[in-house]
Amino acid sequence: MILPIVAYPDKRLKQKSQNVEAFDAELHTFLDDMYETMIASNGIGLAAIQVAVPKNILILNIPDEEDEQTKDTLIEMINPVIHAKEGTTSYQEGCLSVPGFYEEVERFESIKVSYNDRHGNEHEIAAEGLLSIAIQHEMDHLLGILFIDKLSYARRKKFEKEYKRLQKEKKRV
Ligand code: Y12
Ligand code: CO
Repeated sequence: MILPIVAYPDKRLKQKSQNVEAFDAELHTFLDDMYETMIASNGIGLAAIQVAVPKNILILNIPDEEDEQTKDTLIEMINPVIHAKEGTTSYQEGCLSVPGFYEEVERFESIKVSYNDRHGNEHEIAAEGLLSIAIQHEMDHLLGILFIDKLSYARRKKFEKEYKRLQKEKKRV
């Protein structure tokens, strides 16, 4: 089932998410719905709070070298924790909850993350490149932080003006 995506400036995106306790059939259905929602919206990452569920859940499906996005490379992270971070990098980020807007954001270059899979099994991975950036972007959602919250005062002002104009245009069509 495709779920409605919560868009900025909806206050629900500011909520802090809570850890998942039950790795049950309800969680599995929800993860499947998140995947369907993300793919239907042309996304590569989605956090549960973006579909109004304040749980520490995120999914990622980074396209491969041929720019193919297949379910083989889907990563589901439940209760993720960053254990190590190193270096800095920046990337032009976008977010399904902030449609139509992309901005350069600075992140850690490489990270180590532990998380549970849908069955509650524990994993730890080292991530760099786009995967590292996407994990950090999605984990910020779990804390109620959007990539636009990381912009300078001047860039944020410019964003608010452009976003309002885009919203008005959308209403007209
Ligand atoms: C690097 C930076 C950020 C992430 C987080 C995941 N972000 C996305 O998946 C964003 C997807 C996105 C898709 C949109 O829709 C289309 O392109 C059709 C979109 O909408 C518009 O631009 C109108 C906005 C964002 C991962 C890695
Ligand atoms: Co996002």
